[in-house]
Amino acid sequence: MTKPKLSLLLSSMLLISACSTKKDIDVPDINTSNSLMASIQTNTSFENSSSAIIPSEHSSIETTSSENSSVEITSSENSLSQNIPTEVVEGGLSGDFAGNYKLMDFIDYMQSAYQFKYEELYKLFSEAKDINQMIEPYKVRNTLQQEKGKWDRYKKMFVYERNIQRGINFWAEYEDTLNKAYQTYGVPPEYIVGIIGVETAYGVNFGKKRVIDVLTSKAMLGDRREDFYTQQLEKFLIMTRQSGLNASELMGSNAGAMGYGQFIASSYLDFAVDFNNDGVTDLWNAQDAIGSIANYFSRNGWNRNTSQVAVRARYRGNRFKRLETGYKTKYSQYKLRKKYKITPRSKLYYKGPVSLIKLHRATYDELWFGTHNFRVITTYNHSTFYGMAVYTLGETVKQRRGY
Ligand SMILES: [Ca+2]
Repeated sequence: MTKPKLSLLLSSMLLISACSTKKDIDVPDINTSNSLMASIQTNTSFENSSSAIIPSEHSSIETTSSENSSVEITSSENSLSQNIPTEVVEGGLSGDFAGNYKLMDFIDYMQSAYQFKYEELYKLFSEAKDINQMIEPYKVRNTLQQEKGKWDRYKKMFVYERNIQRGINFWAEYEDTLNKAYQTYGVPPEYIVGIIGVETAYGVNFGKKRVIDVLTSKAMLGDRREDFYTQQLEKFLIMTRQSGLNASELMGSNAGAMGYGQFIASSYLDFAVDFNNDGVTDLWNAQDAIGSIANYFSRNGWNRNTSQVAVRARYRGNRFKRLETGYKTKYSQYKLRKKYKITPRSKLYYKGPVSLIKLHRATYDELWFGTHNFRVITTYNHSTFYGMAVYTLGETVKQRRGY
């Protein structure tokens, strides 16, 4: 195995630090031009089928429960070691990723670049599970939903009575922290409350998979976005060392997103803050999450002088097809009014260019103006419906609080 040269290493570290810091894990334009990572991948492109050398009884034992895996795995190494080829034992890597040369190169890299200890990394990755072998619960589709509009179906997943109640309780419990975030970063409480409600239903759904399993599987087994996930794996290890959290215990989404705001590891390193000043930046702590989300928006261009995010617009007809819509669009309000007779339904104080937002409902399209800060919300997740769900949930909770 070749160790990376120092110059290469330094340049790759610079590249890593300059890499995209977007939160959204489905963005296609993530910068993956990391030369070292590229060299690791090309060296190992034919070596990724590690599961093929694992005895079949292994997978059936290890995939029985994903939720309890962090407890169960402690004894797996010894019981499996007799089934693993000698050279793999010498390499120090057993389990689902035994014999994966890309992972071995990655471990070498983490050791030489950041002085992680070999034995710690080999232990961590020997206990990592291939998520492709885990059994997913079967999802039943509700055919009745099909009668409604696209927006109605999407909105229903986040803006529902129980979630609104959770949002009201969350706001009451963390009112001081939300106000402090507003003062510090200029982001009003309703949008942070909206984000946390959409992302995790206020901590109800933190995610049921071990982050190490998700990131290792996606980074090392030939996922479509393996370069991106290799970077996230690297940042995840740095994050756990910085925060003192146990890399083998942290749980997250199917994409490795973590905590109340579902930050990926790179977002943790770039935007997370210790907002309750207890010395640990902890995404599973609501106060730290509130400050971190506000900081994320602030750093992504939130304008504290623009309080309005979205305003309903008036147009002629029931379905809107005249102009392109979506968070990427930008129109002069003057031109929309003069040329297309599209006007806000209530007073809009923001005078800059607006995005046209179309919400497809059962019998008509709602049209909205999105301000600069609406576009900032969509940096969290590049989706028009996502931004409107955050806005709608936050506004609904705010109104229902009654003050
Ligand atoms: Ca903290």
